[in-house]
Amino acid sequence: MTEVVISGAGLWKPEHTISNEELVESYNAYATRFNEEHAAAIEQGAVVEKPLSSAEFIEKASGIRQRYAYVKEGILDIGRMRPKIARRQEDELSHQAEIALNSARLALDAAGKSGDDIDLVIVGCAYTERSYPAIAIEVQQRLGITGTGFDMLVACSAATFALQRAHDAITAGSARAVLVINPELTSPQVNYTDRDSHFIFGDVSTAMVLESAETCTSAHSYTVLGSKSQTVFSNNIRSNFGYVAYAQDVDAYCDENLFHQNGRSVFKEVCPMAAAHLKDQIEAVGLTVPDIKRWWLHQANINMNLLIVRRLLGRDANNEEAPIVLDEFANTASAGSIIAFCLHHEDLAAGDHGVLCSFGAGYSIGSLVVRKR
Ligand code: CO8
Repeated sequence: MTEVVISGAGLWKPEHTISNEELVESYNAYATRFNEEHAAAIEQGAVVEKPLSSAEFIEKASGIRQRYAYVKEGILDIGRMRPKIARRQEDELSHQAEIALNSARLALDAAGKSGDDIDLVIVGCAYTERSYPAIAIEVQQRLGITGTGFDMLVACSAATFALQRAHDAITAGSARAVLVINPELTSPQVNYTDRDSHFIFGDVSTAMVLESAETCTSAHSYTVLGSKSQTVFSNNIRSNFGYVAYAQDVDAYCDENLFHQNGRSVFKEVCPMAAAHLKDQIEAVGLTVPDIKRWWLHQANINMNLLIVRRLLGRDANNEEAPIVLDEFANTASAGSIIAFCLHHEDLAAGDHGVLCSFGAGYSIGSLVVRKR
């Protein structure tokens, strides 16, 4: 069977950051004003009082200290509470294609490849800013890539699921090399007026090049030993906004159409599922858990990552074994494990094994076991 390798990875981050303190100051000012304006209705029990947020809670409960924002303007404005993203004309590059291209070019450079070498572009992310034409096809055209491009949405597992599709396309012979891109523009779906979720997400874009080992010239490449994707339906994480909203006669941007979750239930249900998935997948490729030198895990919550690795190793992992990047980036949906890989892979020695793993809405869990060449 064709040996498939990850030969390049790219990470692009926006120039704007928002600290927990800035976010909480804005949310608390919004909540205080809301409570004052609705004091009578709150008193009567007709409206629920908005509780205050706390930067200390956010860091302790999640490990997040700050997040990147593609557009910061508007997010902290208590009269708006969402980013103010300029609408682009149809003949202009779309926002998501722009950030996708930023990371794609870095991944292509790292792999030593150009558009001529790529046969398939997959954009895998939690949301696309329009239904069609696919963001992947727009990126494909800008990079001069012939062949195919498509978008796939699997929330937090869109990147690992897309990498598995890329691997399968190369082994099947339908593509020589594949560009997988994760332009995670999450901020437009965050409900910045919701105390429980206003702190969770950040914007970023990541990309990877996969190709046959025969064509690989990269200084840092990783053989994909195996990959697995798994889904189990759950209502605990939902985002209901979609094209049918126009026909539903409800506010398309009401709270339940934005991201919301039962975070505690997600934590309890997903951690054991992810640990079991990882153990099975590592053993399926003939390895054991102690053989894994690096865990590039999904970055939703530091306590989840600590718990999952503790279940697997029977002890705590250090930051070299299971790097944490969510303190700087927050939850970036499917890009989290790819960011961890981008920032922490070059130091591995030939023969070292690592695992990329995502887990989140769906539920969905995806993993790839790799070996440094
Ligand atoms: N400030 C202060 N206090 C707070 C805050 C806050 N911001 N939020 C909650 N509290 C309070 C609660 O009210 C509660 O108080 P009490 O004990 O009096 O009831 C107390 O703190 C504890 O609350 P929780 O039990 O909710 O807190 P947790 O310790 O469970 O932490 C977390 C909350 C951080 C959300 C945690 O449960 C978690 O991270 N869970 C995992 C969630 C997860 O991984 N979800 C995946 C989401 S992403 C995904 O799958 C795909 C999404 C695609 C992208 C979306 C882009 C928009």
